[in-house]
Amino acid sequence: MAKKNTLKEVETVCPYCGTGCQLVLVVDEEANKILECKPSTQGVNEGKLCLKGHYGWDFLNDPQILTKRLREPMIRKGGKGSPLVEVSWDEAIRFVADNLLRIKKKYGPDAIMGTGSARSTNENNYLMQKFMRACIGTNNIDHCARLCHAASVAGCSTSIGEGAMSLSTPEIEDAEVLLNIGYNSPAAHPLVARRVIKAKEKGAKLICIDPRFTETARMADMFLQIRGGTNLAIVNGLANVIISEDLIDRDFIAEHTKGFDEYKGIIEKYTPEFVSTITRVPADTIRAAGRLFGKSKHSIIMWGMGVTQFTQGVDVVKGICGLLMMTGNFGRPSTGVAPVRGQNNVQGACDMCALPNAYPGYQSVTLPENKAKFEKAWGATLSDQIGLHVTRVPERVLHEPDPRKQIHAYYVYGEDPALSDPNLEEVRECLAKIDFVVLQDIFMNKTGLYADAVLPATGWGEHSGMVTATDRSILKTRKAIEPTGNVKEDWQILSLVSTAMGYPMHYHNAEEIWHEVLAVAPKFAGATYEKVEKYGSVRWPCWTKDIQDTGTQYLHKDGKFALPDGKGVFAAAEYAPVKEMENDVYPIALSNFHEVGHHSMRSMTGNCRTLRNLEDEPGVIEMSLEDAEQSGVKNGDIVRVLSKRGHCYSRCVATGRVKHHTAYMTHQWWIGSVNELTVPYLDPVSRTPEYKYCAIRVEKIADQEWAATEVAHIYQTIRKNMRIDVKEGVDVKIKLPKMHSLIR
Ligand SMILES: Nc1nc2c(c(=O)[nH]1)N[C@H]1C(S)=C(S)[C@@H](COP(=O)(O)OP(=O)(O)OC[C@H]3O[C@@H](n4cnc5c(=O)[nH]c(N)nc54)[C@H](O)[C@@H]3O)O[C@H]1N2
Ligand SMILES: Nc1nc2c(c(=O)[nH]1)N[C@H]1C(S)=C(S)[C@@H](COP(=O)(O)OP(=O)(O)OC[C@H]3O[C@@H](n4cnc5c(=O)[nH]c(N)nc54)[C@H](O)[C@@H]3O)O[C@H]1N2
Ligand code: SF4
Ligand SMILES: [Mo]
Repeated sequence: MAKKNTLKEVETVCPYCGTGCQLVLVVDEEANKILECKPSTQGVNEGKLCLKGHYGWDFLNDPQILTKRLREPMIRKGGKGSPLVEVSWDEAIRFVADNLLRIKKKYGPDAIMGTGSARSTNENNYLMQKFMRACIGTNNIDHCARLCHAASVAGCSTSIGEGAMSLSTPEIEDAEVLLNIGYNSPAAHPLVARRVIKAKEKGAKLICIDPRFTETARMADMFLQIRGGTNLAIVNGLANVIISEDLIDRDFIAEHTKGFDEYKGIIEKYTPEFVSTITRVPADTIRAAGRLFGKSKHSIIMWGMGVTQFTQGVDVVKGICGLLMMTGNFGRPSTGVAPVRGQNNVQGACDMCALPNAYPGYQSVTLPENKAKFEKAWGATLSDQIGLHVTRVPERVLHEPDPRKQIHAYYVYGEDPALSDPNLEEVRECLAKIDFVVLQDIFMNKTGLYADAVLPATGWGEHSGMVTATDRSILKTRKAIEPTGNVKEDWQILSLVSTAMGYPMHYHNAEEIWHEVLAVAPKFAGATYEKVEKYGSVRWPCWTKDIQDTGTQYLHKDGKFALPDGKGVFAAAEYAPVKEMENDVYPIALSNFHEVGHHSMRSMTGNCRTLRNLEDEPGVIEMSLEDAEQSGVKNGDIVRVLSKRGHCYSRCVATGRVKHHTAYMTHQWWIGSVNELTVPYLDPVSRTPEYKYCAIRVEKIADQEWAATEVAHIYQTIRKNMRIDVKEGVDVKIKLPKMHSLIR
């Protein structure tokens, strides 16, 4: 009975995807353990959770299945190549500060690059960008949004003035037409998918554009199975149908937009017949989809990585905005753009502007009045030069001849570029060459292998703070248990480093930092703790502190776009093929998608016992039945996958879901690591890599027993290098890839 008294319930927000589901943790205070997780009755998830929400807290118990929690600060005391050794916080902070000061003195502030973290809170991201800007003196701050929805932010900002989702998630269920392109909500955002299903139940029509037969395709009314890499052609084709069949909203175009005539000129040649030759979708299907979309007054376009992870990502996003503007589908409920953001706080990390071009609240660093305002607020001299994108770090380390333009220090906070960036061979070369690398994380990860200093932080569940869901809802995550180990909150670590470098930061708690955010970023000014506590969330923009003001449900009300003259901008571009096409040596086009059973680079889900059992190394490669047969590989075989840049192992799933000469992998494995294969080519504007298309070949491995041992051996070697206890024999058995992968 006594035990019962120590139980408490903590309302918080799921740490995985950007849907922002609210949940309740049942905690045994005395044991300092989470016992279970229940969906909260309030919030966007309406009392439901997906598997990650339900079981994704086990990493806090540090079961060391994949990797291990960082519990002590560590540095390479004996210089590069020497082992990481545990030291006191004082020594670690001094080591980091001295090295950063040394590099800054020798090469200038722009020789240092830092990241924000889409897995961390708004307050921590705010502080990281402030540290880089005010203490280091550079705008070299960026984060994984660059690998993700940066094209959506860039494209939407140009066309409609705001880079975020224009509608709120619940509005999805009242749409008349949902156009889904390069996005698969059932895997990526299950509780967004639930709204799509509800919309269908209410009579909405769903159009799905994807080269692979996805769960979304399965429930769609129309499935346009395009050839990979042809998004711009299909988007231009739909526009062509809507214009040529006179389904446009003339009044909306005249009153609220500009550039339509020029746009129309470019679109003219993208007839369904012409587009069909590029996309391989029958012309009549394109026509039917264009008509269906063009006739609806409640259309929403939802998209994801199948749009943004291409060198034409930004142009496609502008094209998407064009489709909605020409049909008048903005500024009313259940209309508009839905670039559904991936990580739990990637929206917030962008809002706090852990980005190279703006101060918090998207205030450009190149406008002198913004610079003056932040110099005053922060008591520092700031740079007016746009900083570096994370995806350009290898270029500035390996290929930049001028030492003053090279990157000499990399402060990696809550990311794992040694697994998530494209063309990993080059990334490893780059990380090994950089003078000084810091990893501030909760787990040892692959980037940690290159870190000169490792700073251990508290994780979700061990601290409180604000996060922002994909639909601009600002929510509060709450501390449930006391952290174990010699760890500190991210803002504390950053404050200590900054103070040691001569730019003092003396905050007492995260709340103080949030007050500073509200004071400098007018868009969020009304998102006070009081209101977030009272209403559960506040949706930005929220300009006033008035307790009745809960923010903005949908943007661009009455067709007034967030641009200086209030007018949306039409911009069309010509379709261009992807950068690396299939050829005789590498005859298969490889794309990839996010694994349903895991999240991101798996440091958290890979360390949750229930989730880990859903899927394991070395991941799978979905091959067409024809390709599998031609390569002589059977379902379940371990195969070698090769591109011009590298190779990895994976397990074959032969399936009718994918077309001949195409293959798909999920990207988050250490062994089945897609990024050994991917190309480093970037969109010229968003600088997002063309992750979703490269040329590969698949090789059969005759001796499957050898292959299984080899996979287990590679896995153990990585863990040994990370200094995780590996029990020979036992580990091999545990780590052998599971056949669950094949249930698809
Ligand atoms: N379970 C789970 N959920 C997650 C994540 C996770 O790792 N695991 N990660 C989160 C993050 S960070 C993000 S960004 C989101 C990502 O979720 P999504 O935005 O859905 O991205 P992906 O799964 O990478 O790919 C989406 C679709 O793009 C398609 N595609 C590939 N090539 C093309 C093409 O040429 N054209 C078109 N139209 N489509 C193409 C793929 O077949 C796939 O169906 O998920 C979030 N949610
Ligand atoms: N081939 C291919 N590659 C891809 C993609 C793809 O579709 N295909 N998708 C891309 C996309 S969309 C994304 S978003 C990126 C994601 O790439 P990353 O951002 O590199 O991946 P994460 O695993 O989310 O990294 C988060 C890190 O933060 C740590 N962490 C978690 N919570 C905290 C905290 O509170 N404090 C601190 N300090 N650390 C914390 C975790 O342990 C983890 O190491 O990958 C990209 N890479
Ligand atoms: S849908 Fe996303 S936010 Fe909701 S429970 Fe699942 S992973 Fe968490
Ligand atoms: Mo993402």
